[in-house]
Amino acid sequence: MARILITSALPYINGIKHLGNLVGSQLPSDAYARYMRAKGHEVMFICATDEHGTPAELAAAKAGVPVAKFCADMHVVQKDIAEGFRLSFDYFGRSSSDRNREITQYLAAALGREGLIEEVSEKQVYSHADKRYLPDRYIEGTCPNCGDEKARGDQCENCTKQLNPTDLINPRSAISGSTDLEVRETKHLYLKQSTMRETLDKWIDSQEGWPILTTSIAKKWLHDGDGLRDRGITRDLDWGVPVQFDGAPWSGMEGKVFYVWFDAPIEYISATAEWADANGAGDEAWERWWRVDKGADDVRYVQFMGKDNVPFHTLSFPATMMGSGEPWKLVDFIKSYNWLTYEGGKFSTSQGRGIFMNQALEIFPSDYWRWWLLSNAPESSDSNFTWESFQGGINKDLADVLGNFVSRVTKFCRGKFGEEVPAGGSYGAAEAAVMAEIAKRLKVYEANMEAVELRKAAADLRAIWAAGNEYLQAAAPWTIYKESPEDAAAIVRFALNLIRLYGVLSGPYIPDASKTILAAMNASDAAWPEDLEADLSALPAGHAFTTPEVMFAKITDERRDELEAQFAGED
Ligand code: B3M
Ligand code: ZN
Repeated sequence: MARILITSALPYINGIKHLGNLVGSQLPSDAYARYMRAKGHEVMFICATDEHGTPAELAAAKAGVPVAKFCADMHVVQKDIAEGFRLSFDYFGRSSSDRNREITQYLAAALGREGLIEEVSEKQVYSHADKRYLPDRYIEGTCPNCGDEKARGDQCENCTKQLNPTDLINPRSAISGSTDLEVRETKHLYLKQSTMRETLDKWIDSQEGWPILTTSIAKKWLHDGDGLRDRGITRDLDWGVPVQFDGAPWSGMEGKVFYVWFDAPIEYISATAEWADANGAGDEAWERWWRVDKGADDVRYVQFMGKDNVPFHTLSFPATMMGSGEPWKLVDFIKSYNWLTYEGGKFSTSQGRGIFMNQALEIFPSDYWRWWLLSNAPESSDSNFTWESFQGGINKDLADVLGNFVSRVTKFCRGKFGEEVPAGGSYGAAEAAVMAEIAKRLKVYEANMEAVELRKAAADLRAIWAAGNEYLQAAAPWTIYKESPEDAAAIVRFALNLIRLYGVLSGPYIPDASKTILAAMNASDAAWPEDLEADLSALPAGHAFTTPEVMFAKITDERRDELEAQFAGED
């Protein structure tokens, strides 16, 4: 039994996430965690809301509530939605927790001791009307390059030119529109991560089997130009972890907070500590996952994230961990995802284009979304959500293949033999052939799961379902029954055992259906198969079962058209 630490990138607090966000971190990490648990490993699966920074403050201001309350409320909203999607976090924490404040300040102190923190004086734009410093992208003005009037202080989206706020003509606050701005000198703390380039480079080179997407992004930032510049880890904001070092102030830093990307990944650790606290366990309970000197040396740590988050996880966060000079557990495998597009375009929060997590759950059961998203995960390239593809995936894979198999077998058995596994006959060549086929597929399924190739593994699972359907079609117990009820009984017995097996194997992808199937088969404690042959005789003659209701209602063409129109957005 191995010990596996799994973290999903932390959803930002400012609003409800769309399906593209879901499939890029939370959902695949959940399937992986469920698989590893089913295989009997000890799993710690962590996620949290990422709560600090300007976007949170602005979202709260827009909602007209204090930012702390806004975050507390939105955390509950996100937590409920996560439960709706059956995301099986061991703990869903908050980056604004006391634990994260404590551990962030602790790590900052360690970095300071190692000489990796320096003071830098920089120029920042202060808005008198907003009574705050404005981050670059909250300053708008006319682009000096193309004349577009909505250029931002970091970049002009129209001509893509990278800008500094002081480049803008007629700059104004993007928050209030005020032009009463002033450039002020302000002091910040920088993490001298450039001194760690070689260490990081070696570390990345020493990793085996990382996805190309992950390594290529890491390497690009490491070597191209200014990727590994020293980076400001403090901000002039109210909302965040106060800049202190293990409780001691740093002179000149009063009233400032750590940059959200400094404390957010630390929350992976802190959320594990929150989990320990919530369970009344001591520090050793979380330290055995995170401290190599306290038992984490045998942990395998796997992270999940969208590709835009890769630089922070391959460079900045490891720089924090290694730079601390302490034996923190480093990530072993970083799984990153491309984008999910919506009907060929971008998901857009502002234009209401695409599907958000709360809406999705109102329309269809979570298994539908989980199945389509995971079986189409943007693993090797971007994927495109279309209602047609969604309808096809659900109707074909779930309804026609898995659902149909379960319902035909259980209904036929109920009609001819009653609701218990029938006795009589024995397995023959046909059953042996299916077993061999499934054994082969199962190996590939498991290998893909181990390699975190969830889209491929979904195809393997589908093939395992299909093998049962084909067997049933060919064996045709409904025909055989007239001549030989005994032989029909053996077929049905085998098929019922296949259903039980499908219940187990489907758990990582469609946990609700898996539960329903296992409950119907009266086999809720069924474990992952170790010996397929024994497993396919696990339900003996006389074992009672119940016939489940329609498991996957099909999506009609009218319904599909309706949804297509409903989610098209405003344009
Ligand atoms: N909150 C993801 C995002 O909102 C960011 C991830 C943090 S992971 C430590 O883009
Ligand atoms: Zn421009």
